[in-house]
Amino acid sequence: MSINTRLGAIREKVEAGVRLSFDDGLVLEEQADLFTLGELANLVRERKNGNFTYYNVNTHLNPTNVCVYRCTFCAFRADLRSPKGYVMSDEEILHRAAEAEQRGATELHIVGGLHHQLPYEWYLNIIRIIHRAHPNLHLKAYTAVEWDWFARMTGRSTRDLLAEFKEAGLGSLPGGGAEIFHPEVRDLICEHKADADMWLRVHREAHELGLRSNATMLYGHIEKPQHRIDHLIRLRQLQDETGGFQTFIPLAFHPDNTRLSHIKKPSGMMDLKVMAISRLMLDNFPHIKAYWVMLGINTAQIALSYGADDLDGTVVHEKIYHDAGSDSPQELTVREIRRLIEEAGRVPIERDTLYHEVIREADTRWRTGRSLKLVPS
Ligand code: V47
Repeated sequence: MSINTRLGAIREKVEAGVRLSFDDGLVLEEQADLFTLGELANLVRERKNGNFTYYNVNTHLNPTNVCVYRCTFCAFRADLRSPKGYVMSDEEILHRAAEAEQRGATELHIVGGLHHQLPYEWYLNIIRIIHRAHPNLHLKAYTAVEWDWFARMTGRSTRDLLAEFKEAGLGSLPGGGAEIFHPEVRDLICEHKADADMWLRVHREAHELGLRSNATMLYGHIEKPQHRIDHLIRLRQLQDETGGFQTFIPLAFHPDNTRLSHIKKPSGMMDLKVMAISRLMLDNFPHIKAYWVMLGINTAQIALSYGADDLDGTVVHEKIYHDAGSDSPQELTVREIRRLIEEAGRVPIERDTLYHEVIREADTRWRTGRSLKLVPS
């Protein structure tokens, strides 16, 4: 079959809302031009989210960078006795949360290293003290890799731990730690940490407990197109089961200061291609995020025409990407985010973590508005 015929068949499927297969995904990866990918992804994006582009007001908190694992792609981690290692005190953590609330943040994104010596109660206490002091801040905390680590440390089940943390104020799970699920790649870049089945199991359990979560994929290192499509299909299968994922975030590899520093950063072409293919394959994910810290502001803005409908947030304190050479700013103001969205011809909507519209008073006070299920998906 000629490439035009194959792409024509995929176009028909996308227009009719028919699910794309693994082989369709490979055709898109290996043979489709960027214009076609963008056109098709934009069709799905507008079908699901109209002309809206979402953002939130948030802050990142990385309580420690000390980590037992040595993932080859990570520039953030530190050894236990490294001068670069740090552990934040309760006071510092509470100060960061207070600063976030004062700036009008609706969300704290909390992830970090798996410290050799700190007990799981230290991680639980972080949720407890922030939630007590700032009950309106949504705590999106700890990746599946961290949940797996807590289970290994305590001998308890991840479900039990998730339930305990939820009781303490956990609001949802971020999408990190997914990297590339396929063992041909995962065993080479992060062999010791939670494998694909464990990552998916933690998210399934979280969804069953009523917690929503996100998903990510780290691309542009040693993986091949088939590994990316396999990754997306595994996520799509879990979403069919639970419906608990909100957003998918493709994460471009940043090589500086990592053990893979010989690999070149993915190009703008690749960033847009992965964004578009993600939108096309993940037909059951409501949102695709162009994380501006990772993509850079210019590519993130263009990605709004390649399938993305969300830019993440104001961010403020980001370490994982900046340690790995990201030259994007530490923070975007709400005014800057809205301008980026409007310039792209889209309508900016501030959302909270669970995609309710946020309605602002004149100052930073806010209240939750309607649920942002604006366009049937
Ligand atoms: O799991 C680490 C990735 C992830 C590098 O859920 C790297 O809303 C590129 O998951 N180059 C953490 N990537 C970040 C993350 C995230 C970010 C924004 C929003 C959400 C969300 C989640 O960052 C890690 C890993 O996959 N990562 N090092 C690097 N050198």
